[in-house]
Amino acid sequence: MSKAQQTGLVVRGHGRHYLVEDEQGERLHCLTRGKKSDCVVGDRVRWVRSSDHEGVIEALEPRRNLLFRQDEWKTKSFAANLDRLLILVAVEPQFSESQLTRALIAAASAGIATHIILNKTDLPGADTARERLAPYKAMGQDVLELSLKGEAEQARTVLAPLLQGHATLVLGPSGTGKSTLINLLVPDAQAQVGEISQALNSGRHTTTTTQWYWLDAQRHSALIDSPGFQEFGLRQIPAPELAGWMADFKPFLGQCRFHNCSHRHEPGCAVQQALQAGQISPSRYRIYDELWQELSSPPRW
Ligand SMILES: Nc1nc2c(ncn2[C@@H]2O[C@H](COP(=O)(O)OP(=O)(O)O)[C@@H](O)[C@H]2O)c(=O)[nH]1
Ligand SMILES: [Mg+2]
Ligand SMILES: [Zn+2]
Repeated sequence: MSKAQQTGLVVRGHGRHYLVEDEQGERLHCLTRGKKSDCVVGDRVRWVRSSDHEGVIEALEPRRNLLFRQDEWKTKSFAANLDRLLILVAVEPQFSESQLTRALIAAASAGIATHIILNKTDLPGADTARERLAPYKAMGQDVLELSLKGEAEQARTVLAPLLQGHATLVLGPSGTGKSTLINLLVPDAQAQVGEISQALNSGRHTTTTTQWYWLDAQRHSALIDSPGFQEFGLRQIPAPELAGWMADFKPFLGQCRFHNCSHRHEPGCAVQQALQAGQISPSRYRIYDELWQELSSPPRW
């Protein structure tokens, strides 16, 4: 039994309990020292073996990035060291544009590339969903249309190059097709989950924890499935910086009469002019306005 420090990848976490994968791909139950539990899935850690079946995490390697949400009181991490975020929405159930925008802003501010996937385009409401996504396409956001169930092979062909060599987090409201996506792309998804549940000695299922899946035997490409959430707070972003993370607002920044313009009621505002001219969509502007109020209000006591 080696006491030497090794590096590993956090593939699942629950409280102070983590599942760490070593360089050879073997997964081992690890604890953090003391009460600390600030590792998240995707983290690289240094650990030592404490028994045949267990290890202790001793240090956290510096992160490239961290995707998280922050409400008034809590910070909730999704995962670390991500290359891409896939935001899955569907024709049905109808998606919230506010949640979509929040996810895009959080990812942009964390330096993570984003792709929106509109799933279930086989359903009748597809045109309406397309229209709601038009402002996103217009601002240069990548938007893919898929029918994960109906046209599985085509979906696989479209997604494979996007995921190749990257760690990609999948986010989206429940019922949009996340499990369908995972099962389509991760041939041994059930096995990867089973192995993990056993190792963490918990009967809990994937939907309650963040889960790392390898897409290939070489362990180059990964999909990370995360549980759903109710609120997506963006308190980590100061209100004056908000517009800078919105691709459709960005071209107009720096052109307002006042350098500290909030773009909400000041005269000579270039963003307001862009809104009047149809260069920024009313729905995006409304979401900006709501977010601005939320981020600039002090916490409620
Ligand atoms: N019509 C249609 N239904 C789909 C498609 N993809 C997934 N579904 C269905 O949508 C439901 C929710 O899918 P699921 O993968 O469980 O969503 P999750 O909650 O995000 O994990 C299931 O009944 C799927 O069969 C699609 O492309 N078209
Ligand atoms: Mg699911
Ligand atoms: Zn302005």
